[in-house]
Amino acid sequence: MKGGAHFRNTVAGLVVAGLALALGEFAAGLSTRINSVQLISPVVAVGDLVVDVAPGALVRASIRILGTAQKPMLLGGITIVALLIGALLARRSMASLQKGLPAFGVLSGWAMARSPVTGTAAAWLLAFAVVAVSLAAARVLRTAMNDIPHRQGRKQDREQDQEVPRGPLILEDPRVRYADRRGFLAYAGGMTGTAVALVGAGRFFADRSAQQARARVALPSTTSGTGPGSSTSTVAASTSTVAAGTTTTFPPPGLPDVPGLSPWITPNGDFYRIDTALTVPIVDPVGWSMTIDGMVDQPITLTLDDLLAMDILDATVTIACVSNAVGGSLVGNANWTGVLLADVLRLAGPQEGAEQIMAWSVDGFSAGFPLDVATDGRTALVAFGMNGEPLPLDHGFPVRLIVPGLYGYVSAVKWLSHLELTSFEREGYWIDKGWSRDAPVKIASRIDVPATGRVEAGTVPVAGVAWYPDVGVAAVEVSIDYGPWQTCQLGEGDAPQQGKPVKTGEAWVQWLHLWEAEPGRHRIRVRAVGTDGTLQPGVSVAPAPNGAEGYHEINLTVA
Ligand SMILES: Nc1nc2c(c(=O)[nH]1)N[C@H]1C(S)=C(S)[C@@H](COP(=O)(O)O)O[C@H]1N2
Ligand SMILES: [Mo]
Repeated sequence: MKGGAHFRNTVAGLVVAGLALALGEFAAGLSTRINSVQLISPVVAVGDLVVDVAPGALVRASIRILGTAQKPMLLGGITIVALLIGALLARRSMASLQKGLPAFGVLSGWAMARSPVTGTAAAWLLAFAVVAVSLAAARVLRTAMNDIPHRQGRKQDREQDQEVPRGPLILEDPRVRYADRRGFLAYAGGMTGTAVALVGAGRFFADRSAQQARARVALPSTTSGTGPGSSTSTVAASTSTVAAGTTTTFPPPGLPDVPGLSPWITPNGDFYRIDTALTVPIVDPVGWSMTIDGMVDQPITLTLDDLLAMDILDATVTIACVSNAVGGSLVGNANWTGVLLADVLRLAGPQEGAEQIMAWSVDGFSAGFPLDVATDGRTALVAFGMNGEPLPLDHGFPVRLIVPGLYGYVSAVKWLSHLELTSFEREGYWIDKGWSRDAPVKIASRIDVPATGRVEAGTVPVAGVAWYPDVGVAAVEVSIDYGPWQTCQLGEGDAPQQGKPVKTGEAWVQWLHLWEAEPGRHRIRVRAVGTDGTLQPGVSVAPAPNGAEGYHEINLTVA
């Protein structure tokens, strides 16, 4: 092959592979518009496959190194590899590319069929369609590039293709009309444009579906107080300067405005997101339902309307990720709306011997936690609202679990679809990947400000948040330069909001220490004390297998 032909083959490979991938993205986006069909794209399906076959340690390391960029990097990597394979095959010959496409179809069909989201038939149908279209595209490009008359190739072509009439080549082969350099580039350009448009259309459909799905849920006002055991008589928050019941602001007043301090309520847009979903499931709330089965008297299925007809309550609960490092941001506090998990379970009637609740999401994620947490007094919720809105898609729309005091990976299942009562033998998604089965959230505290390493001498606010759900934080202390631990002022985390009480201890508290800073280098450390007397441990412990420990500390220079 000549240099130009090499180049054109490479381009053809890229274009055909890109078109195949784009078609998959388009179909996945379009499927969100169709009630009974849910597709994930080949790229996402292969991404799930990679995550599943990769050793747990590798996955954890990649998350640690790449953080939330891990997902886009994985999907981008798969896209690039697919394009490269297309280019390399086509560079060898267009026939190699054409032979490779069915193999791609089989791999992606199988990968898509593995997904709990995509039905097997739909997966194979999409794979077949992708192969058919990309084969057709390859054929068009191959024809268009047979321009510079290549006697031998042309002859072979004619021998294979009976439909091409014999006779003067240039005049009678209709494909030859396009057989020039410009023709090839026009096709390649057109296909590239089509691919870009397909991806764009897919994204557009998915975005629209997501918006419409959320608009379909109207949160009713809450019908009861908050949490089991609370009543309106417990509204008064001792430290509040605002009379209970007269609070009209939302969120409630925290500490006096300290720039850089995390707001008591984490806005939805700032709330950390952690999950295994390479694309966010878009669940139609109208078609959604959850099943409660396993060791129950009466397996039941509940729709969103069923949940909305139950006793609804608000609870401000801090959730945290077990991977959160000391001082890290994988923790947030929101006002969740939902129904008590205990109420939902009661409808099915847990049987004697049931020990664990296994919760499943529509995309196959699972988490297991003790049945006791539904009834031990904490506000374990089947939640559909977050800070006054339907759950955002990223945070589990339409329905998720929120269990105060347990790390997310064993409890906070998003895109919930199924609760199964089991013995402790069953294990959730992360348990055989190096994380503990029991995962209570550890007591922790974080310094938010000063956020910079340099401050002016004088009164310097040192502030942050501390959490110990569902036990509660009794005190927060800071130590400057290894000096004595000094008690901080706490925010009104337990103040009433909209006239309703907040169950003490499930939410984080803001803390503030006004430090008279003198010039020099300084080290500030923070620790929390639980309402049960637990003192936050100071010895550093890594997040795996059951949560980080140690004091958050910052070094800074006072000028
Ligand atoms: N379906 C599903 N739910 C999930 C997860 C997941 O991977 N898939 N991750 C869990 C983990 S590890 C955490 S820390 C919380 C995070 O919830 P957030 O993204 O709303 O902050 O969700 C939990 N729920
Ligand atoms: Mo997590």
